[in-house]
Amino acid sequence: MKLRVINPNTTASMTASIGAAARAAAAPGTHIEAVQPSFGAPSIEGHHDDVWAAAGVAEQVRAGEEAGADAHVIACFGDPGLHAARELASGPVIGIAEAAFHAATLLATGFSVVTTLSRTIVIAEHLVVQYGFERRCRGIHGTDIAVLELDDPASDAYARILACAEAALERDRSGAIVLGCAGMADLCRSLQRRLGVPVVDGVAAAVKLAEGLVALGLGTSKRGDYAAPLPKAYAGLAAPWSPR
Ligand code: 5HY
Repeated sequence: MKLRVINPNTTASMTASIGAAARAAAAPGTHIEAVQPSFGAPSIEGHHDDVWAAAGVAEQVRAGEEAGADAHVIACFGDPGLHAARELASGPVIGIAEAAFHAATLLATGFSVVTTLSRTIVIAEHLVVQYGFERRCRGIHGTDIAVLELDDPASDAYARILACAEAALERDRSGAIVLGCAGMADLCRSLQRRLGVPVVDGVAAAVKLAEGLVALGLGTSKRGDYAAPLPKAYAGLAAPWSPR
């Protein structure tokens, strides 16, 4: 199957590392295409970044549909543009936050999220409520590590994420950790060994969920709010993305 993994920010090195994490999780028959929008923010760290990232996701899902993608993954912890993407797509569209939440609830009665800047905690809180996990998410904790700092080998990000996760497990009495950024994917296995609890990376979880749904012959419902967008002429810079 062809799986289009979208990094909604415009940092090519992060797209490459997300693609590597997706390929490491993918089954032999899954072809991963790691892409990013042609416009938008180099990192998504707040509501304004998120709005442009959502438009970029829509651009990339439209391209994926034209290229025959069987499914899409939105590889940013805010799941930007998820519902719009599902209007455009025929196959499954999986956000890494939603995927990670589902995986964590199958492994522990309560999970904690360790994310980047504290200002993005509220975005994860909104998703926990929107997806119905408020009884299972015991806490969401910021490390105040900038997203692009995760790409910096000289950064002490790993130590800070480990310390935050240890404190979260104690404070929240949770049994699993969800990594709150696509850029943390490569730290997952090491953190799991150190912490002794399941550590869920949303990129890998989303890849496996997408594979499973496609294998079951399941795609996005086209009835109701996920039906294709109504055809209309958009104005200005949105004109090229007018629903046809
Ligand atoms: C992400 N931002 O996964 C989120 C992390 C966050 O550019 N990729 C980003 O802090 O929400």
